[in-house]
Amino acid sequence: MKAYDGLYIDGAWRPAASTDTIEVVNPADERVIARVPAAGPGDVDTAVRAARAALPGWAATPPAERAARLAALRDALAARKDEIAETVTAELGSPLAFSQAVHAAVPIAVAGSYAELAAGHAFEEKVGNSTVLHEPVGVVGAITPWNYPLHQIVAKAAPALAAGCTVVLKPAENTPLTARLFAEAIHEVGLPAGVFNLVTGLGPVAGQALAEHPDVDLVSFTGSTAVGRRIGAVAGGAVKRVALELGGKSANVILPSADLAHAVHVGVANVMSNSGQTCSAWTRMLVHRDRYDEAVDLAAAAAAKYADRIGPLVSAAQRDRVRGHIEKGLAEGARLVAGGPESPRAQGYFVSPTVLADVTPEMTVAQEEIFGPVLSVLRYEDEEDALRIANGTVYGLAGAVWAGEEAEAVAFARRMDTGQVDINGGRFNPRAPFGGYKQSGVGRELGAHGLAEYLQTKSLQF
Ligand code: TXE
Repeated sequence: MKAYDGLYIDGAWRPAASTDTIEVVNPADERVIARVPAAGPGDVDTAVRAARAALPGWAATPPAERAARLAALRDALAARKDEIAETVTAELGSPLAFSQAVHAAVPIAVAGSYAELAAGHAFEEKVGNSTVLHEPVGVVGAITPWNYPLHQIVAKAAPALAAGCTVVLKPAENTPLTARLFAEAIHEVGLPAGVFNLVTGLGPVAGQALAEHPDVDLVSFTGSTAVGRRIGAVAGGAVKRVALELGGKSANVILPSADLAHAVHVGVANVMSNSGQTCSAWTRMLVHRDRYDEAVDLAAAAAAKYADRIGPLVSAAQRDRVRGHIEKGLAEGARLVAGGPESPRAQGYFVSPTVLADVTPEMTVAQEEIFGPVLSVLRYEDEEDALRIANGTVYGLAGAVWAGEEAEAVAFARRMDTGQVDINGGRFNPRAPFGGYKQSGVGRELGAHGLAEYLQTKSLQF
């Protein structure tokens, strides 16, 4: 067990003023692997002051130089890719191959994309007789979740730093070790002291103090809708900028002309990925009634193959929440065709890959985010019915459409109330905007749209 006593503030690891600590648990074997400081409001204040003091210098640094630092950061992360993967596996429990291919590789790609984007971005533009300046918003309070520990950090820190903002990060309490690695990479790159600061701590203590701090100009939060709502209220009250990436209940719409076996196969893989702990997961599979039984059989068989392949959930609380959802689904009339609420292993926070059939749109499992390896398969009558079901939740984060012809899928996707749709499978694009319609959030991450979140405009009239 490793015990760390430092927070990364003003360019150095400094002992926390708070004596509280957080135990980091490996969810695969339930062992305590490390202890980190749980920052108090005083520590958060110290970090915010450092970020405020560093702001004028970093904001005035030429964008090309900021971009060069981001390129160096990408390289520093790439040099640590094995350590990143091992650390994520230790604190999140994901299989090492997945940690390497996704948890390490994706944020390195995102950091690289921001290095390129910042280098070519027009921070000034001419509009008629005006010059519009795109200036940094200021001090950013970033609050991140544990499901993609490094990606969530990089998706906020990289555009904020590219924009010329300074950052105080409060990562999830379950996954602070990956955040420490990120701070080490930042330190190695030699960013000016105070430009990036890390305070590990509890959400209701350190997270709340950061969101409420009067000297934080923008709060960027990813997490549950319940906490997002509170942060939105705090930011609204203080009239400060806010970006919220919240939950999802995305629909995977398989139109009758689609290759059903392929669509079901990829759809199940999508839901089981990261043990279902993905806000954009396609957790509702929508299938035409004529092919419904076939799809359910295919989904059950596909899910069973993941039984020995998926990792645990992040915590006992998360496992229990997911089991509760499965039980509620069965109580409301869903039919279990794979997995179930019973624990598949004696140790670790595992949940079996689960498929629920005969799910109807109003059931709780079809409305609420489960955040576990649970797929609901719903039946639709015709395309209008499919659209009504797809759009019939409070969320609108992502989704998928499958059809024989791309144009048919695109025509359907245009009518979906959601922020991102994969057409016939799709491919991750680190430059495509990601974010929610409806209660899935406010603002966008990734690419130029993600950068814009951290900029404010000033116009000079001539
Ligand atoms: O989230 P929390 P939890 C959803 C998912 C999951 C559920 C609960 O459905 O089952 O949320 O997960 C910090 N002020 N998502 O409990 O609590 C917290 O410390 C300020 C979707 O882990 O929202 C952490 O850093 N901050 C999701 C972050 O908020 C506070 C990813 C997220 O934790 C706070 C994760 C407070 N009062 C969960 N309370 C996604 N959109 O990807 C907590 N935090």
